[in-house]
Amino acid sequence: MSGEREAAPTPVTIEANFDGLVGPTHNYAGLAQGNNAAAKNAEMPSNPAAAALQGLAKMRALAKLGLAQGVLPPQERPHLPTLKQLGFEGREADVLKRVHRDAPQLLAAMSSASSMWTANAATVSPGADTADGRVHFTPANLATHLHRSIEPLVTGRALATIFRDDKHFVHHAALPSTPQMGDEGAANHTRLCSEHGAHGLELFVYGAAGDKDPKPDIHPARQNRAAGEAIARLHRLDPDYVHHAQQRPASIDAGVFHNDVIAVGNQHVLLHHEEAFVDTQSIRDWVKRRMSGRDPVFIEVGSSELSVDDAVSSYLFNSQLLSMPDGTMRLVCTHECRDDERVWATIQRIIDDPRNPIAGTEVFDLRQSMRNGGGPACLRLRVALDPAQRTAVNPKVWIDEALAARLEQWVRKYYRDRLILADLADPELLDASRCALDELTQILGLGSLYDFQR
Ligand code: SUG
Repeated sequence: MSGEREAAPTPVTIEANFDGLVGPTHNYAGLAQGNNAAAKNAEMPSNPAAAALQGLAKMRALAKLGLAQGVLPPQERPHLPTLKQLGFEGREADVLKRVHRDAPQLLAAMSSASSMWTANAATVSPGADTADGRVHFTPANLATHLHRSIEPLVTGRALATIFRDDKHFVHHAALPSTPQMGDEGAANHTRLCSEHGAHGLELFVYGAAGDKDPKPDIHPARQNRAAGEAIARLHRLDPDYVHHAQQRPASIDAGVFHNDVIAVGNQHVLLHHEEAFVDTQSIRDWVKRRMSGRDPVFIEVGSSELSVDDAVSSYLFNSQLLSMPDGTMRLVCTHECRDDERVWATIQRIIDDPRNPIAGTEVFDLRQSMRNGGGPACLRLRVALDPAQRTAVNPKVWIDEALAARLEQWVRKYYRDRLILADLADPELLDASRCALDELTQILGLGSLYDFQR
């Protein structure tokens, strides 16, 4: 033995993933336009307990691999304050009965557990990219869908509670809620960098811009270019490190309602389908020009290898691409990818290719979320944090074995294992959900987050 002491590891900026905990009203209401899975599974019975446990299993497993994994809380649903705003007054049980009878679609919209897809919670710019060195958050307005447009208020509160210290974190208000400013958050925002702590390149992908630009014919373009431009200004990003790129309108019409259904980036790697963008070359030119310290790696999957339809049904590009503590990258994908021979062959080809750092997969059963069009990457919000910022995060939201077990127990106590749309009018579901959320605020140290607690 030489008697040498092991060098202390250098504190580095890491990228943490904050997954949305699935709420107790998780159901299939067919509310999301242009989302093939949600349309196909509308009115199918759901299993909220299984949905929440599947999400927790992913969080637990990634934490076990040595990754920083946090959890974000669900929201109160059905949302009585919005029903009241829409003219449904009276005793809560009567309101639920009347809205179910007179406007069942409204009850469904007010009951969606859609805040689970935290890739749509906000756009986040790490301190390495912003002029003031702080991490900036802008909650997404989710303006194109009623059931999602009611998320930003509580999302903003939750983020401000968890990332509380204004020495490190800045919280902006959501953008004005209109499709001309349509913003669906990190799902349409990709950060590329040599290391997580290096000055990053922020790619904002939009579906629609001015009147002259091409638009999808069938489905809404949920993200507007003006929203990305506003966020880049608010987050005080260097314009040279920002690029706005348009999604292919035909791909939106084929079911690519967010860019994270057809592309994923991590550090210096951008994995995407050939039909993701209108102008792929200009993205590459910008990345090559601006990235320093490493050569960027572009992995393009051609249409002849995998069609857009295959990409949408398997959600291959909605895999999480994660940097592992050993320096390699891993693709976190779904059973749907593994069960599709062609998709699995594509994944193996990527892993076998020595020109990229992707060395393996982690495969998860996320069927409950997938049936509503939410894959692994939809369920997480990425936040790059330096060591000081990391210690400023509310410590109770970091997933470890103990918290995962505690949350699993909590799910088993409160969640149903079968839900159909008629159940959303049941006052006992509302009661149980509120009790569950009340206890959750204690577990995660969130204070009075919800309207019913005020
Ligand atoms: O907005 N589904 C969500 C899925 C969001 C997926 N997120 C990302 N790609 N990042 C949506 O389309 C379905 C709800 C229902 O129909 O019951 C829904 O809202």
